This record gives sequence, C-alpha cells and structure tokens, in this order.
Amino acid sequence: MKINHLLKNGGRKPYIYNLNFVLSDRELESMHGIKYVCMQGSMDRTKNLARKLSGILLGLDANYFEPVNLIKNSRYSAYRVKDVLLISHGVGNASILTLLHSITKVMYYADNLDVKYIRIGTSGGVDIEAGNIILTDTAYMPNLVAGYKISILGKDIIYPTKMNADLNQQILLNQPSNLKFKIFVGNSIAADDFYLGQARFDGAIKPQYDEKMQMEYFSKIKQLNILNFEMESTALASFCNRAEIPAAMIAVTLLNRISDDQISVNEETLEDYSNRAWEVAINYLKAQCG
Ligand code: R2B
Ligand code: URA
Repeated sequence: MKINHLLKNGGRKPYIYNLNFVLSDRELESMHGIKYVCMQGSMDRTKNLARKLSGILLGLDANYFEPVNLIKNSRYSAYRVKDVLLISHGVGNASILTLLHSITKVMYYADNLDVKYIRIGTSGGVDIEAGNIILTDTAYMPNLVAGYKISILGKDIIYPTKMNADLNQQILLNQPSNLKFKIFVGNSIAADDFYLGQARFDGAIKPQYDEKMQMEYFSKIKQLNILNFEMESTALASFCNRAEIPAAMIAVTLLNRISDDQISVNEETLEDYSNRAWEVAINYLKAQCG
C-alpha cells in the first residue's frame, strides 16, 4: 500500500465518518495485523461469512457465538476473523469507493501496509452459464473503455483498472481440482445500474434499444473477453491501482445474460451459487492463514 500523503504523526488522528470509526489506540489495536480485506455487498452475507470463516480458521462452532460488528453505524458492517477483515460495501461504485477510502485509512493507521483486497460477489454472465466463477482481469466501463472515469475539479480523468494478476494466479493455484463449477479469468463491466446499464428490458423505464441492439452490444462485449456484468469492479481496481494495494474480484454468475434478464433460480440455488464465490475465496484464505 502506498498512500503516504497521510502523515502518521501529523497530530490529531482523523475520525472516519462513514464507518463511525475513531482512530484511537484501542480501536486501531482491533484492526492491527489484518492482511486480507474481503468485501461483499450485503451486510447479512458479511456476517454469515464471518461465522463460516471462524469455523474454518479458528475451529469455532457457529452455534455458540455471535460475530461482533466492528462498525457502529448502519452504513457498512465489518467482522474480523484472524487476519481477515470481512466488510460490506453496499451496491455500486459510489458505495464501494467511499468504503475503500475509509477502510484504507483505517488499514494505514493500523500499520497494515501489506494488505490485499478481495471483492466476493455476484454478477450476470455474458455467454457463461449460471453458477460459474469469474476472476476479473480488467474492469471496463459500460462504454467498453477499460478504465474508470472520475470527475475531479470539473475534469474527467480515466484511471487504469487492471486487477492484480499475481493475486488472481494465487487464488487459482489454491483451488482443488474437483470444484463442481468452472473458474474463468476474463474482463468485467461495472455498470451504473442493474437495469438499463446492463442492457435489460425489465427495468421500470422503457429502454431505447431493442433485442437486436442488445445482441450487438453483447457481441462487442464478447470480443473484448468481457464475461460478466456487475457494479463495483472499476472503482475497486482503479482505487487499488492508485493505492498500490493488490486487488481481486471473485464473482459468481447468477444467470446467462444472452438468454435471460430475470434471475429466476430458487432461493436454495441462489444461495448455492453465492456460496461458490465464498468457496473460492476460502480455499485461498485457508492456504494463507489456515
Ligand atoms: C452485483 O449484484 C449487485 C446488484 O444486485 C451489485 O452490487 C453487484 O455488483
Ligand atoms: N449482479 C449484477 O450486477 N447483475 C446481474 O445480472 C446479477 C448480479
């Protein structure tokens, strides 16, 4: 991590508003030694992964304890298991970007400079069957430009969005050969919304495109080896490139967008699919901190 404009001993330690986190010695102690920050959209799944990982990394029986949320507001939630911090990021680039600045400041002040960030999430596959995993190589904007545009002081700047290739490789190397799904490494689009931004027809506003235009877009997507749509990869990759934090994104596909707009699998299958992204992350984490 390289964010050295934050001077460590420059007086008052800041208060991290969006996490309601005071950087007191006591609070920082609770964060000291974190090596992996795993992010998921939902607060519930963040807590559930904390329960599961506690069993795997610490041998705790989830029936007899309740993970403690380290964040004292309702915006995000976070749990620590050994040297892994599990934290929710909400939906979309704006939400994850605010989280990334906030948690990175916490990691910096807690002296965790060797930290790695992994988003564990869901996505819509493009010509990939539901239930498979995509490891993102490069994140694209919906206009099919690789990068992330941020407007700062009225000027648009496009930052690079390649995820960390070594981390992807390490994640792949730590998987068993008998997984019941495939893992593809390819590119992802971080869309501005779930509906029109992902070329769907089932949003509340009537699209100004038809099926033919949708398929033309999907065909361009495929030429760029883009394998899935989600909503946070460009912010994650561009932030982590600038902060020099190795980052990866593990996302399961919940449907194949070539044939469907609606996610129509039952709850049980949906949970099974989401747990596959956990499984891939856990296989990697177990090898690092087991
Ligand atoms: C995948 O799923 C969420 C929307 O349902 C979003 O956070 C994402 O990237
Ligand atoms: N998340 C998305 O952003 N899109 C999908 O199609 C599924 C999950």
